[in-house]
Amino acid sequence: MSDTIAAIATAPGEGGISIVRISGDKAENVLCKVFKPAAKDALPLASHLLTYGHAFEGDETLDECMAVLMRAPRSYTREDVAEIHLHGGGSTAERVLRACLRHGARLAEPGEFTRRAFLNGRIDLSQAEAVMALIRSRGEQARRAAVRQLEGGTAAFIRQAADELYSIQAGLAASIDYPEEITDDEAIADLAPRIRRLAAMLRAAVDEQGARIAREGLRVALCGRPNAGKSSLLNALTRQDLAIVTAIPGTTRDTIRGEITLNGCLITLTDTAGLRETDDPVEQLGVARARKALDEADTVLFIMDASQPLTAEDESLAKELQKRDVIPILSKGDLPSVNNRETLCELFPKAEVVQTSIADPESLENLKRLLTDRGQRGDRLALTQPRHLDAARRAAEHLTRAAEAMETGTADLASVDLLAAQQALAEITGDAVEEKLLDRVFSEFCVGK
Ligand SMILES: Nc1nc2c(ncn2[C@@H]2O[C@H](COP(=O)(O)OP(=O)(O)OP(=O)(O)O)[C@@H](O)[C@H]2O)c(=O)[nH]1
Ligand SMILES: [Mg+2]
Repeated sequence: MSDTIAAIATAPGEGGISIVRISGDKAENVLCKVFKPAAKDALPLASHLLTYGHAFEGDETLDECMAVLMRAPRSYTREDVAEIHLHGGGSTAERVLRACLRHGARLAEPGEFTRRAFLNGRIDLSQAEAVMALIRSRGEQARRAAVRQLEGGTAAFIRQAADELYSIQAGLAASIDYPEEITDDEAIADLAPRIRRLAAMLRAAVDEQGARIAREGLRVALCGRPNAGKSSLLNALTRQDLAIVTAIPGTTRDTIRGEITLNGCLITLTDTAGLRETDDPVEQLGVARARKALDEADTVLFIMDASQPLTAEDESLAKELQKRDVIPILSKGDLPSVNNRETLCELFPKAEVVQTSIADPESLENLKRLLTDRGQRGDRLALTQPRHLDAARRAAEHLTRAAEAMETGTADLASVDLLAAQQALAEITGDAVEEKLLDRVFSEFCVGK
């Protein structure tokens, strides 16, 4: 932590600006070795003020640029931080970075600036991870989830749980230390339900699927019999000519993906081969891929041709999907209908049947509304990162065991599990973490952040 680090903070490739960032005790010193302000009276550099000048090495001018020094502790890392804003493109930034390294800075490791911000107490670990989640976010919903975490939403939720846990631990300690004043029965009556409530609150916050939807968007598979109109629907929803459409059943073989954004949520639509028994080896492979897409989907669009009667195959597939989130669709609504809604409603009693026709774009609005609702599922979650979900789940399990121990008269065992729950929660905010865990978290970062 004591050495001064440097890295290019901007993405490689052409762009308006490239930034070299330096952090550590020697940041000002290194900056002054590679940057000369244009105004003679600009030195020593004022903190947090962008100064015009030139980057140089020896007698050579490397670029016309701006630089800023942010003195500790008012900086990203809480150390002295300097930034040199150069013209975009990799080669100038690389030359300036190399000059910084020659003047005593060391190349930063991935995420090392953020790691310092965490170690210096400016942000907790969940906020540090949010920085990377924000950088990686695709779509408005993922961005919103990352910002909630960055602003301390996850930390606030976990600290609230941890506070209640400390209070329970204190109550248990008091009942063990002063058995004359607090009887076992009193302690159990007070503490066991509180432990169970806390476990339930954490379990409710662990919504793996919702969290994945918040991070990556909703996965939707388009399934149904050959010729049902799946590929036509994919093309109509994405307004692109992605999949081949013909009147020949069995046209689609590979799975075909399209993306749309509904109210900020990324929706990945996967068109699949029509499901049927077949001797054609190519079509069999297509059906296997269709089944895989079906298994991985959050939501299944079960598409049935309204102009054709329902077959036994339709019914058996519908039965198979009964435990899944299905939107039943009657396609080709512009053709004379022989397929009735009632049969579909019987097959999917809890679902709303949607009628579509590719001839009528308005008919897709209802379907989009249903997809939008599902995409919103991850919007209010306090926990969205897999690491946090895992730790919260472990905390909830320890709490359940602690409550059981209390209720069976083994309070000593309860305190062991309460402590384990407390440690699991502390892992999320980084209040108690091992170096190895930090290495793992920050290895996912990009260099320069
Ligand atoms: N009139 C009408 N025809 C449609 C509609 N949707 C699809 N079709 C026609 O139905 C036929 C099959 O459409 P596809 O989209 O290829 O059906 P699919 O389910 O992808 O078929 P496979 O790939 O063979 O499984 C084509 O001739 C389409 O033009 C619709 O809403 N109205
Ligand atoms: Mg198709």
